[in-house]
Amino acid sequence: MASVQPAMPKSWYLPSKPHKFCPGCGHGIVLKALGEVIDELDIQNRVVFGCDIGCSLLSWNFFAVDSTQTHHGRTTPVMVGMKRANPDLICVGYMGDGGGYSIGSQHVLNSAVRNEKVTLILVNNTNYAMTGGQLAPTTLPGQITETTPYGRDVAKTGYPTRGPEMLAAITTDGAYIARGTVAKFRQMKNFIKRAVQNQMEGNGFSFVECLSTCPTNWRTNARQTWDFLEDEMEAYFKVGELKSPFGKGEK
Ligand SMILES: Cc1ncc(C[n+]2csc(CCOP(=O)(O)OP(=O)(O)O)c2C)c(N)n1
Ligand code: SF4
Repeated sequence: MASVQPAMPKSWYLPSKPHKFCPGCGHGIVLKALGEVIDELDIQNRVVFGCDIGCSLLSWNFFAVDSTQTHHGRTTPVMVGMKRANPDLICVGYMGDGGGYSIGSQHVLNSAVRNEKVTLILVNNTNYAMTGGQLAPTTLPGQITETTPYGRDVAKTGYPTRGPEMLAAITTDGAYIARGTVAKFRQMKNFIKRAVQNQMEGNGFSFVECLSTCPTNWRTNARQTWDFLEDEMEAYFKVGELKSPFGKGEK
């Protein structure tokens, strides 16, 4: 019987497949979108992919492109340094919400303020996944995690970080800022494509937050996982483009 060969982007590094993410994890969906974008823009030889600490590090050998893996939260300055040293490179940083909004928030904010010409993709799965599911800046009010067993109490820990809204407020007109979701693959891929094209055109800082799933730490079955993503996360984190030099985009 002939075996079925899954369609994989040309820019994926095939010896590292099947990948190491848990079944039902959203990381692989985001990385598939990025792989297709690299293929469609024909930039495999110019891309440098940087991944953070956290489950994002499982992508360190995901692509057949130059790749680097950094300390927690430090992918942004590493990408900025590479871009400044060699502006012909297309530098794509990949990180979790803990890496981008907590330990590395100063790097994300300051590179946005300086309009650094890098592309950052941040995976929002509402928890610190790799370390076992602790509270993250994006944990929803009332959400149970390892460190909030009675649910997130916003009186004690504040409200979840809305990263794209924050970045849209502090960036100049050349920036591209959007929030996508793995539940809407075509739209999310379009956002990632524009975020890469924005860097290629030299306009400025580009950022896409991707709402994603973590059934392992959420302790959810397939139905519950999808419901949490589409109903609860999307209610708090609005999907769409917040800032775009390309004019009115998809909402
Ligand atoms: C400087 C430093 N502090 C803490 C850690 C421990 N640590 C490893 S992964 C992680 C959380 C990762 O969460 P997130 O960035 O949201 O990524 P995810 O695993 O959810 O994809 C932490 C705190 C570390 N590796 N380095
Ligand atoms: S722990 Fe969560 S984020 Fe990490 S690989 Fe598993 S499902 Fe994905």
